[in-house]
Amino acid sequence: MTLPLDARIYVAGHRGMVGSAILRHLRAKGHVHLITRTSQELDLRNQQAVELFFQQEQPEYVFLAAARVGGILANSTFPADFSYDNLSIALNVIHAAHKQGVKKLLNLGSSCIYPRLAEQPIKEEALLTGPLEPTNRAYAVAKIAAIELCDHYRTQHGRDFISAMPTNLYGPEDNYDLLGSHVLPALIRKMVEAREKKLPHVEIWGTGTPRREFLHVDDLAEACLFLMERFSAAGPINVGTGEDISIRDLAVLVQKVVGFEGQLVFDPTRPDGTPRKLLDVSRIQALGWSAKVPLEEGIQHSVQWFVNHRAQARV
Ligand code: GFB
Repeated sequence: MTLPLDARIYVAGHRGMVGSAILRHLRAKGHVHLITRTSQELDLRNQQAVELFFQQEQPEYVFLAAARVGGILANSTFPADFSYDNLSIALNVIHAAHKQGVKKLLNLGSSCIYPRLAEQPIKEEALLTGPLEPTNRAYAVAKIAAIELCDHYRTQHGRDFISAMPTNLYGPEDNYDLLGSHVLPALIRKMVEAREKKLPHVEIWGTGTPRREFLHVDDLAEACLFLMERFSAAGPINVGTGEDISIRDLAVLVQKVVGFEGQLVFDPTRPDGTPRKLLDVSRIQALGWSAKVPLEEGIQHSVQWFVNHRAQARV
């Protein structure tokens, strides 16, 4: 099916990296009835406020991209916040969507829902087959609960609520705060600033041996609309590039793009996290979607975005 261009579409989390990319993509496609609220206007952790909002706005389609997100340090430092915020956001939005009779909801999760040592590349069936990665267990359990909730509303009430599981993401509106961010924006910021200050080295957390897959957020936004229009089934569906890279090689790539000529110093006292998180993307590819933005090109755009938006970026 194709989403009508005048369909009432609510993008929850529209100021974040994922939500803003989905909003850009929907606008570019010509959608004219896009509903948004900032977290100051609507606290999605407040069930009453969420239900009142759904009654007033009556969205027909919902992209649930609102979440408390962060990198390995933020996740392992604030597990109660990651747990409470993400559970309550998912509970309130998914339940209100059911009560209001929303036609379709797409719930955004993350590749960290899968077991720490899942067979690689990770198939959707690996969910709940083994222990989680401790550093992001709080976030992962909240995201697994959201998938389960969508599936229970499908089973018990016939709701068409689907769950997309993206791999590690990067792109415009990313978080460049070095304590809360993910690895790629952190490396970009560290290397740009080291180049400008002519610093002798840049510190990379961990051993550099973990491997990660990186999907540009514009690719994810396109995949979300694609899935909203063509995927209706229980369980997670992976969204990724199907290729991964070691943190060491990623750092060398960022160093090349930024033009930083100093040393890369690895700090093994910092956590490595999951050894590898490569998604099996054969299911979404079989539906006809695949990622397009090459990693080096995406990094070049992100370096430029960071330099151009440093004043107002989340640093
Ligand atoms: O991106 P990241 O913070 O999260 O870390 P995860 C990925 C790898 O990069 C880890 C290393 O091995 C880090 O030790 N790394 C090296 C760095 N230098 C840095 C640095 O300066 N900053 C950061 N942040 N990492 C996240 C989950 O896990 O994956 C989230 O915590 C989410 O909840 C996300 O699921 C997709 O990839 O390990």
